[in-house]
Amino acid sequence: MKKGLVILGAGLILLLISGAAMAQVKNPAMIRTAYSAMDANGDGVVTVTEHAAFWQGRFREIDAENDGKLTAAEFNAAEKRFFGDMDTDDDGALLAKEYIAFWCGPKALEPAKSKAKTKTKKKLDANKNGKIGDDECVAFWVAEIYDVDANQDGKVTSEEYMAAMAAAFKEIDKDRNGLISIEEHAYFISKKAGAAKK
Ligand SMILES: [Ca+2]
Ligand SMILES: [Ca+2]
Ligand SMILES: [Ca+2]
Ligand SMILES: [Ca+2]
Repeated sequence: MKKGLVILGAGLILLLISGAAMAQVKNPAMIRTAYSAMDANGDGVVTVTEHAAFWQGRFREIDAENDGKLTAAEFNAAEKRFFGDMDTDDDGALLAKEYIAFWCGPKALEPAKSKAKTKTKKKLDANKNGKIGDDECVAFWVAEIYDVDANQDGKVTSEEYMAAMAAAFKEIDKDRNGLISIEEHAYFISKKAGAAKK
């Protein structure tokens, strides 16, 4: 009986490993973007509610110890995974089109070069209609990329990204106790969407 369980366990682990290996395969057509995960009901529109629910789910995944708080190590590990998922051509740098495809979906287009450089920070739901439109999403991420791309060469390297995420950790950790609580995270996400009341 015990032996059977061990074999079963080993089989399960193998299954998990092969599943993980398959998920690693980079195929732009098959990759599950944040956008497709966010649009929970698949109607092609990401609402502020779906956006918040997506991040609640990510928080639970990232919180490896499941204690409702994220350590810097948990946060950094998750951000490294996001970087890898966004870098669909695996060249170690993120271009605006990679960011936009990942966060805003395949229909969202990178704006023309002249419009791309903007320092103006916008909310995801800038017009506050409860929906994150493609144009709103693109405008938000273009401004975000401008911030993260420290040397302004149009490419976000892993170093630039992780440096920006270290700064983001400090921003999210409002009470500065070195941990991001569910509440701190939810507040940050709602502020980003434009739905914060406080
Ligand atoms: Ca939807
Ligand atoms: Ca890339
Ligand atoms: Ca750069
Ligand atoms: Ca905290």
